Amino acid sequence: MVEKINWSTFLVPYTQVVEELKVKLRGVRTQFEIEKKHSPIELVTGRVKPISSILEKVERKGISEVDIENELQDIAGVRVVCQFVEDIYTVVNLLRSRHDITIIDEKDYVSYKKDSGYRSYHVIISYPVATINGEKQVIAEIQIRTLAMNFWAINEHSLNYKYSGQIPKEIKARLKNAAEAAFRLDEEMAKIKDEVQEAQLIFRKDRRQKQRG
Ligand code: 0O2
Repeated sequence: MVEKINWSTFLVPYTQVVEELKVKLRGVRTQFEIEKKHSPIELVTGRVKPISSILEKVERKGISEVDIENELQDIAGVRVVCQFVEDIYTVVNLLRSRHDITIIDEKDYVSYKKDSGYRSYHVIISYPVATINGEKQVIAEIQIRTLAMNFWAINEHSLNYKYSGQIPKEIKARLKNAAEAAFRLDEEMAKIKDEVQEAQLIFRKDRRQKQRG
């Protein structure tokens, strides 16, 4: 069934969502900077899930072709990386207050980490895309996590790929330790958050003055 999909047509609105969300969320960061406030958003990335990964997940979850758009909620994925754990919740609240997106679901893997040690906050949204055939609501996943959580998740993802999801026991145990260490790092940084933010605002102000000459 799934072989019938014309992927280049199917993925167009997903690409559009990813590009629009990246622009909008980077715009949020710029606004905080212009107002000389700490930005809860450090960086924003995005990707459309590769066709091979879509097919693998569809197969693994037994999703039929007609259900892909509703059941596979991370074909369009945007990642927001924050400096501090508290920033994650600020970003979630910012998303909740927006009228251009509709939140469908939230998964708090920050407070409730996954067995692997994975921490991140996932917000599943519906987003209107203007297509040549009219408006289309597209589902997308926004992952929000700290720099430390991101570092861990990227490394774990690579290892999962290398071992086709069967990471050896010793490495798995080390990854769990690393996840705890990353979380402790976030906790320690939270304790000196105000100092760090103040230092960064001073640094940015000095840099602007130097740029002006
Ligand atoms: P990719 O390459 O990022 O697209 P699942 O059944 O766990 O596959 P589900 O139920 O659709 O996925 O949603 P969930 O659990 O919220 O996970 C969706 C995405 O979150 C994953 O997409 C990963 O990006 C990330 N994620 C979830 N769990 C882990 C984890 O233990 N480690 C890492 N590194 N990332 C995780 P994909 O399709 O797995 O991968």
